[in-house]
Amino acid sequence: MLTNEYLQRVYAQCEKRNGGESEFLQAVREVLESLEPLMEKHPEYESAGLLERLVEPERFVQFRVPWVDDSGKIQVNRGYRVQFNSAIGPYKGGLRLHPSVNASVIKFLGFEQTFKNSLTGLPMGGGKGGSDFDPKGKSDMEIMRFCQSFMTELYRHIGQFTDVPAGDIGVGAREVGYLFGQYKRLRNEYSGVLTGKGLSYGGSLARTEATGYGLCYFTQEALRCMRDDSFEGKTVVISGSGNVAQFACQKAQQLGGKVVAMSDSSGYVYDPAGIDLELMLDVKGARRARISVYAEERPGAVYTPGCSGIWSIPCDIALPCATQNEINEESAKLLVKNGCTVVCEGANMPSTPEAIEVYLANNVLYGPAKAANAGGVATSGLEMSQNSLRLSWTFEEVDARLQEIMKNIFHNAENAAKECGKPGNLMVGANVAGFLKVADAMLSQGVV
Ligand code: NDP
Ligand code: 2IT
Repeated sequence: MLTNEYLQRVYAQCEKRNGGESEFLQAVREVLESLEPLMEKHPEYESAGLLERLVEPERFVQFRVPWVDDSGKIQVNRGYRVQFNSAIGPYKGGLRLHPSVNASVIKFLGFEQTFKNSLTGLPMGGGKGGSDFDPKGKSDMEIMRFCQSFMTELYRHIGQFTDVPAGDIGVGAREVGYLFGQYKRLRNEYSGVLTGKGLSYGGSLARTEATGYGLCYFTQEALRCMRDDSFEGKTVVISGSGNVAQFACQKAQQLGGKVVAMSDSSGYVYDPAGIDLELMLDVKGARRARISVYAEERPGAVYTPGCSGIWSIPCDIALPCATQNEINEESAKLLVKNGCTVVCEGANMPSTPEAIEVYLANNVLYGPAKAANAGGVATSGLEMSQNSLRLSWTFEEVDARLQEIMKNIFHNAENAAKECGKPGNLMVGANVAGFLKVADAMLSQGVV
């Protein structure tokens, strides 16, 4: 509920301007609601028009992406880049390739990224991009031709000091490689314009693992400080089986958890003996196959079509790592009923507002995406640092910095929640802590 008159006005205007963009409005509403406790103390936000500016992207580009498929047919996709906020650094955020991508999805992701990047403590603004291109079933050459066409427009908007894209759904090492090659060719310049690069051309060790590992480091610290507990002996359910899910699974297992289920967009596998990660990496990584193949090749594992059923599996810890709004009110209630006490988000905005209410009403330890999945972009920030220094740090060095950053994010969110009179509410804490730094920078820089 928005009760503050200024916040209500900002939201109403945003709703009017972005009618029908449900994901974007959902993300804005959550942040504005979290800012309620700040409003009385900070009349300067209203006089500086700060929140009106915060919810309006600095720049939004949409472009045609024509490419030729293997049969010689011309295909046309739609490309996007939103440069949401550059108050604290160059725009930074991933590129998503998925048929569900539209302006609303890109804007919600760019808006969230602004606060997430602020929470990392590194100097990065918020941005996001992508296309409704579906990489599934495409040949490597089709992926390359798409990426080259996409970059042929995107290159004029980005740069190492302007906007630094990276991966997200459907964009991993292969795609970043093709994008980087085309940028270098068009600009005749070798710079750290993308992160998530291969190790042979400027990538950082541990970037591949960073989001999933960071999610577990955050969860581990939250468990330790708020519950005097750990992953040891816990049953864990992880949705998705892509980059974030794979390395969340690996770290959760290393920390003593038992991961019993994972999913893809077709269905989920339940493996009571604990996920065999080597097989999962082979099926979903190397072979780019469907997750059902895992159950075919793993004795005792069961495949069920449809993805939301994964939340009916009893667990102590749920780590949603697939996509937005994948846990609704019903799934959240089921999780709680079956004994789940921890939900930490690897995906961006995987819980609907109604699901979050269920967590808060049932004393679930809820780690919101902006805080819990910030390890990926934080390590992208470390990749940018290494590129600027023209040095590469060891895996151990990057991993140690990542652990430190995730612990700091947890403590900053926890402290901010306390200071706002909402102790234990990490959603409010993350939104407020992320916001304060951006707001301070925006106030200092005048009306821009
Ligand atoms: P990947 O493309 O590597 O994997 C995505 C996974 O989620 C796949 O298993 C995919 O299934 C599943 N999935 C995608 N869309 C849907 C959908 N609409 N319904 C059900 N399942 C779906 O992406 P990432 O692992 O990189 O990203 C996962 C989430 O984590 C996203 O929300 C992303 O924004 C977020 N994130 C990623 C970061 C990163 O560094 N990569 C950093 C921070 C957050 P299938 O195989 O069938 O396509
Ligand atoms: O949502 C995210 O934080 C990402 N997809 C990672 C962005 C990045 O720039 O590494």
